[in-house]
Amino acid sequence: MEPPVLKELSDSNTEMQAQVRTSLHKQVVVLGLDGSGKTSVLNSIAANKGKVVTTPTEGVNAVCVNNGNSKMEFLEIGGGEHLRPYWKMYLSKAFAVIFVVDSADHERLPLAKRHLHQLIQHDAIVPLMVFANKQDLKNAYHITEIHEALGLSDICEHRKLFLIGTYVAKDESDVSSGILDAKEFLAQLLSESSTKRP
Ligand SMILES: Nc1nc2c(ncn2[C@@H]2O[C@H](COP(=O)(O)OP(=O)(O)O)[C@@H](O)[C@H]2O)c(=O)[nH]1
Ligand SMILES: [Mg+2]
Repeated sequence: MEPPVLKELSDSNTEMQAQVRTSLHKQVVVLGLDGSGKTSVLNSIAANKGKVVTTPTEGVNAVCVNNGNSKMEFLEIGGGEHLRPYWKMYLSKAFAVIFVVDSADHERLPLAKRHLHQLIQHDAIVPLMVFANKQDLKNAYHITEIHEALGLSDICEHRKLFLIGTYVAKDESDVSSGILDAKEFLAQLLSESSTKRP
């Protein structure tokens, strides 16, 4: 299956092209292995509330968030094995990447690490936000252990890298402070990137 790809405009209207390009650069690409919590985190960011029922994402899931006076688009690319090769295609369009890991899935952390390291080779500068998700689970690794397990010190040399502990609560009224912090960082990155990546 081919995932939908954003088409470049062939239209000669350059003003329109510029507008489209600006809006593309407001995209945050959300990646991570299947089951890590991408859809749940996205829903929590969008709705400012906790658990919303999710089903596995086949293909792409787009969510638009109005954050005060800035508008961001989040694009989740399914994390199943057959979709992972397509992740890198979306990088150049994004002003930031969120990589979600299940902090309690110790067995698949080396796989998450491998994909993350492969992925970021394709863009040397895009800011990276790693969500150490499912911090509510008893056996979840602490963010210092996630930092180590994902080898983050090897990939932060030339880029902005944030590691944030998150969880999507069962109680809808409870939003993890990590999610709120992430929204603030993203708004800040967006305002910086709109001056740097025209
Ligand atoms: N305990 C707990 N479960 C979570 C959390 N985030 C997601 N889940 C659950 O993990 C499963 C996969 O979540 P989903 O958002 O579909 O993952 P995705 O495949 O990465 O989009 C679902 O059953 C979610 O309810 C979390 O922070 N804590
Ligand atoms: Mg999903």
